[in-house]
This record gives sequence, C-alpha cells and structure tokens, in this order.
Amino acid sequence: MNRSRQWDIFCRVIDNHGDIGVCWRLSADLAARGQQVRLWVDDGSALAWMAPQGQAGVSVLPWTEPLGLNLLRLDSAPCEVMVEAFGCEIAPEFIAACAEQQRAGGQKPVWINLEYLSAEPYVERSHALPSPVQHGPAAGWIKWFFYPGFTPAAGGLLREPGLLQRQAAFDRAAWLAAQHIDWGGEKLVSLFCYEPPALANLLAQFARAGWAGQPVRLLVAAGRAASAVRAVADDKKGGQLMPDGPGLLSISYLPLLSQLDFDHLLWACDLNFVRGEDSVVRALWAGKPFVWQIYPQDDQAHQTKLQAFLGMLAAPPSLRAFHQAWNSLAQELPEINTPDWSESVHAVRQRLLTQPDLASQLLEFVAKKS
Ligand code: TRH
Repeated sequence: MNRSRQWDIFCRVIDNHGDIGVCWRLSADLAARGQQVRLWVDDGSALAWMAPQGQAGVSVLPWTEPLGLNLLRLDSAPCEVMVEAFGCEIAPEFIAACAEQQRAGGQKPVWINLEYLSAEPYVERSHALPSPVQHGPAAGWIKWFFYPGFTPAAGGLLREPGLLQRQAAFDRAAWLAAQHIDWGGEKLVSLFCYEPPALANLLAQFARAGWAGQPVRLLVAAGRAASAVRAVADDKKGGQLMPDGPGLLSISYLPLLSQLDFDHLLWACDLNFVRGEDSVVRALWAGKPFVWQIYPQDDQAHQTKLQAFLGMLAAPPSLRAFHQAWNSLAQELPEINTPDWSESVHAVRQRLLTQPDLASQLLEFVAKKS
C-alpha cells in the first residue's frame, strides 16, 4: 500500500522555528520510509543547524517567487502528493505545472492541507474533510484537510520509527559531557521559551531554594530563551530581579542544537520548559514533566487551545495553575510539583504511543485518495 511516491512539501517560515521544524521532521520521516520528498522552503537557513546530517530522499529547494521552474523536474519525477503546510498557499506556477501534466495524461496529485496541532474538538470534526478547488488551473481537484492531533479520530503526531529505541539507549552522562556541561548531579532543567513575564521569578526561585532541596542547573536554548534569561540574570540595575545572586542556580547557555540533540536535551533533563508546536510533542515523547509556553496569538485564541491541551493531558490542578501563570502576564509562579506532573505525562504518553503516528496515517490516507 505504501509504495514510494513523489512528495512536494511547501513551507513558509513565518517566524521562530516551528514551521520549518515540523516540515523537516515530516520530510525526513517520509523519506526514511522510502518516499521521495522535495521540500520547498522560502528560508531554509535554519536547516544548517537543525538537520546538518540531512536525509537521503529529501531535497531542499528554494521557494522563490516565481518558483524556479527549472528546479521542478516534473517531467522526470511528477508530483504525486502536494502538502500545503499551515495554509502557506502553494506557488500557483507549481499547481499550473501539475495541472498541465495531468492534462497531458499524467496523474492528479493528492493535495493535503496540513494544519496546526491542537487538542480542540474542531480537530476531530475537520480532519480528513474535502475542500473542492473552485478556480484556477486545478479547478475540480480536492484539497484534503489533515489535522495532527491527540485522539484516534485525528491525524496523529510525528513520531519517527526508532524513536523509542534511541531513547532507551540514551546515555545522559555521556551526552552532557559531549556538550561540555560540567554536571555535578544538580537537578537539570531545560528552558526553551519566548519571554514569559514570570521568568525572573522562576530564576529567583531556583536561585533561592533550588528545586526539591537540590541545586538546579538550567540548560538554556539558544535564541529568544537565552536573550530572555540574560536580560534577567545580567540585569544591570543591581540584580533587582535575583537579589541574592545565583545561589543554588547555575546556568548553561546552549548552542543551537540539531533536532536530534534537542531530543537528547529533553531526555537529559528532569523538567523541560518547551514552547510552540513541535517541541511540545517532543516533550511528550521524552516523558519527563514539562511546562509548555504556547505560541501567543493576537486574538488570544491560544488560551482556548491551551485549555484544550491541559484537558487532553488531564492535568492536575498544580500543573494547570503553573501553565496558567507561565502563559499569562503574571509575574508570580505557583509551586513546581513534578511527581503529580510526571504521572499525567506518563499516562498520556502511554496512550499516544498506542495510536498510529502522523506519517503512517498520512501514507495510508494518500494511498486511499490516489
Ligand atoms: O520555534 P517555535 O516557537 O515555533 C513556533 C510554533 O511552532 C508555533 O506554533 C508556530 O505557529 C510558529 O513557530 C510560527 O517552537 P517549536 O514549534 O517547538 O519549534 C522549534 C523547533 O526548533 C523544533 O523543531 C525544535 C527545534 N530546535 C532545535 O532543533 N534545536 C534547538 O537548539 C532549538 C532551540 C530548537
């Protein structure tokens, strides 16, 4: 059923790393299962650090405007599946070229509209619905909505084959040493976030009391998280935000890691702070207690999305309260209660592992619609 097909995945980088992070992960996962993937991206620069190893079967192509038709190579490898990631609107000249090919006796590609991840109820209602194309060279074709999600009626989550084996073989001490992190047995906490107003409080809490009576080492992701921490820790105004100095807190600033090493980071830590869409899924697979900073939207729609996610997690009150504070303008933070948080993460992870992953579901869906 899963014969090799030619996929064309289109990705526009809006901001941050989530769009390209998800599109690369999907491309690499499909290619590792024998599919051929052309990943068209308007700014693929992040792949240099995110996926330096590349993946056989994936070619990354620049999404220029207009698209370099000489790069299409549609004659030798016609498109069989088009993936429009996150409403990016596939280049019209590409669609026209596919339509032209179909008129010349070729096949109509399966057109997938890959949506953002959410635990909200609309996902189950909308997953796999058709949307007939009304105008243009592809009039009469169908776009299929494909919604990733957390329930059997949704499209699943990215989970590449071999992930669990990789995780089981992971050696935390060796990995930390390879990262030149001089670990002396402190509690390890990863931090990947935007600029949460309660950050100063978190750092002050760790500095004053550590966590669970032990010193804390914070492993801070490169980029916005590192800038936000530096703004607090190096506060020029007499260290007002951490009045007692670093105390029980030590901080390691990380370089940009590959996606593989980003997993290792999450597996190495006792508590993970993650943000956005892709890293929250990786935190679920890591199975450690985590706190999610959701990508904020101007219309506050993210608050509903956050509540749905906490509902899906069956989050205990302490985890709800912490998320509420971490995702608000509040500066105060409630207590960290990881035993309770671990329990809910383990239960959800176990349940999610019994469901087919996103690439498997997509392959099956495409086989049916071809
Ligand atoms: O970067 P993000 O905040 O991306 C966001 C969200 O996905 C949001 O939903 C989306 O709408 C917006 O982008 C446009 O968080 P996310 O989704 O976790 O993506 C981060 C990616 O970067 C993920 O694939 C992990 C990867 N990463 C590394 O590989 N190495 C690193 O060192 C770091 C910090 C991240």
